[in-house]
Amino acid sequence: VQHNLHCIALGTKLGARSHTVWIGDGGNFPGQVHLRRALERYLDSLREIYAALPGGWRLFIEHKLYEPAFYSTVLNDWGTSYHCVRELGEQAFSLVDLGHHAPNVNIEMIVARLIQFGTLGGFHFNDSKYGDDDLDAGSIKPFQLFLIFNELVDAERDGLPGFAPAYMLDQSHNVTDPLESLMVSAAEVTRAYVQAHLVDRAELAEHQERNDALMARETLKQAFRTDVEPILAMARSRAGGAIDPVSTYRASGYRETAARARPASSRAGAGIV
Ligand SMILES: [Mn+2]
Repeated sequence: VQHNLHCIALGTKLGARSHTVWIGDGGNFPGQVHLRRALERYLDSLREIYAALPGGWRLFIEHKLYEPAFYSTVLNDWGTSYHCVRELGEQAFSLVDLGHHAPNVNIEMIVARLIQFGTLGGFHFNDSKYGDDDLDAGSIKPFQLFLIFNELVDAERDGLPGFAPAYMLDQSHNVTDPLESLMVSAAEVTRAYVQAHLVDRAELAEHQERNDALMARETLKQAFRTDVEPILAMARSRAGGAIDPVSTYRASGYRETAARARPASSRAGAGIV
């Protein structure tokens, strides 16, 4: 609680408007943690943090299936997150980290549920094959990313009141240049957003009404298959950016220049290995 209050105080100085809590609290063995009491303690702590939230701020709570304990986690899924958000108040929202679910979970449906219930706060984008949550967005399951944005664009077009998700990349780059990964990930998120706008929603609704499963799916696939790279490149150019960010970044020599200016580190840490 004290750490979170300190973060809110620092955020106020920095002009922040939101605060995210992920808590790695859980048990490794059956019986280690009293499941109901643990959640009640979590809520008691969050209530103190929520009470310190400045007006206009949003509190995001981030669920995760496991880590660091593998048997149970106090805020383990979106249902628990929804309950906690409702307990806390109108400034609390659920945050969805794409990597924090069991393999094969239908994350786009979780997103749709949270939108429908008015508690979707935002995202931590990344990708995952099994239990990792640190890979570059869209690198493993680009269709899933598209389907998530399909739900977001659908909600945006419906003009749902209070619909204003916050977006963030939450990745850990161990085998790539972090800046290059961020560039590519940002492009992948944007690509999914643009492709989701290409979905013919009137046609999709007709297929859904007739329960034409094949054509409904193909309506989504048609948008997903469309190459929007020229649109993304032109948008980058118009915004004053590079048409091909990674090549431009590599040609600039920034990495080498920054490495020379950076103080030498004596200890090995996360980064390119
Ligand atoms: Mn996260």
